[in-house]
Amino acid sequence: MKKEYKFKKDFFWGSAISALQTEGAHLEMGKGKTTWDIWMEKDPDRFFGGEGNAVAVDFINFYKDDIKMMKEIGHNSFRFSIAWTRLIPNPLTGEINDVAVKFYNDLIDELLANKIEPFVCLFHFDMPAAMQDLGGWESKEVLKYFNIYAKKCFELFGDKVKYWFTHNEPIVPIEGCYLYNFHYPFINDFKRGVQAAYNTILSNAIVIRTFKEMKAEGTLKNDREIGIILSLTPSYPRDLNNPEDLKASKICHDFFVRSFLDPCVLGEFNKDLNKLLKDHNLMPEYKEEELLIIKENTVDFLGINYYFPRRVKAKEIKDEKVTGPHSFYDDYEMPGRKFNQDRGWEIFEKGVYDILIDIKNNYGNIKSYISENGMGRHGGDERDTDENGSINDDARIEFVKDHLIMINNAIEEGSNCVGYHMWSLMDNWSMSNAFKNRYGFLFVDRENGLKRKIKKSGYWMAEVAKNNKIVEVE
Ligand code: BGP
Repeated sequence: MKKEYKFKKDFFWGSAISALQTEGAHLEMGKGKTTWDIWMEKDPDRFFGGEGNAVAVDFINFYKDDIKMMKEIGHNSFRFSIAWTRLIPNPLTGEINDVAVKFYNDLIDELLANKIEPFVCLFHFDMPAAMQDLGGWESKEVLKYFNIYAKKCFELFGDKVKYWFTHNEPIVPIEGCYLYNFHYPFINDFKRGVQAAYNTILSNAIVIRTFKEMKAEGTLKNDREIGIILSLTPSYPRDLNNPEDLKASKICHDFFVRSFLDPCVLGEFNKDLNKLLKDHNLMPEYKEEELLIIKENTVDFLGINYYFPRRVKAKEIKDEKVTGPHSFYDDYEMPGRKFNQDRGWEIFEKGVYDILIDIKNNYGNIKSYISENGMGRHGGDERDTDENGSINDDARIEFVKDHLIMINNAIEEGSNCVGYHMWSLMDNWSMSNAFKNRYGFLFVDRENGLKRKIKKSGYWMAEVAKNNKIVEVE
């Protein structure tokens, strides 16, 4: 039996990368330091294999070849991020790095010449060191500099770039820096994390206000759109009939999904989460006028990163002190779950359907696209290489196909999801795992001058994109 899942003619097919993970030349060509450079100097062993991102996958030199391959695998769109400290090496002085302007202009031109729509993100985890010295997202001062940087990007590239994103997964630096100790500078303080999260949400609204003002005064074309990329990890209770599990799961969902989604899309903070924060004396400092900015400047377009669900059960041993979201729930390991051992993440394709239906029902069915989804395989692609050198990454194909079918189901039920970008175009450097896991449609041969090679998943994606459909043979 053959089953077909069709997508709309103008569906966005593509992939995503970030500057920090791919560009290389990390302190060359005038680039200023980020917190990652500081961390690597202090503690290189913290990175898998002691490998930093000095060269990453040298996208800065390979981008033309990479774009050729994007074309070959059917991309009509592609997300990258601008590195704040490449464009403005020292945000305190605001001086623009002309080399960076040229690079990003060339990159955008090359994409457009190949009919690949650029999606540009302003912030993908790469905090300038000078901004961290001011307090990073905890400091409202940093918001001013972020707005200056964003405005500069709109002025420089807004003529050519239609789709903009303020942040990629803004909850991750909060988790990393303030809750779970996996991003420098390891502040580990829940209350300060809440403040940083609030400020990040405010920064999104301030930049959107600037974007709108520029459109109103005619310095930015009217059809330009701006959004945010959120990692939405839905929570599922261990036992649907256990009220304590349900309660724990709802709190977890409020923390990891509603926290950013509500203010960025609806313009208001989630009431239950607010109450919980108030009850535990965790509310951030805020002003009424800031709440108004958040209310009036919501996103046009939502990027959804989805990798895994959260399985939750009621807390078994109560924490004496509230130290983070985990003071309200325990993680639950579901027996029989599908699991990607290499990355340590559960695979649950229905999660993406659930998110899209949630967005449809509770967030005005705002226009969205899947901005990241993918499968990290540890050395996986060498494992998949056959005697002719072809990389048969069937596990990745299955992963993407299963998620696309769920996305298709949601669209059939009315979801306004307009595209799918896989993480990632090519294997790259990861903040958590350096080069441990491979994610790409393109294999990057690190033993052989970083040469790229299209994997089977890339050829498979080319067919899907060309025909706008998935064909499943049962
Ligand atoms: C997302 C990030 C990406 C990317 C991806 C894979 O959270 O936006 O930058 O790294 O996850 O995760 P990891 O690199 O941790 O395996």
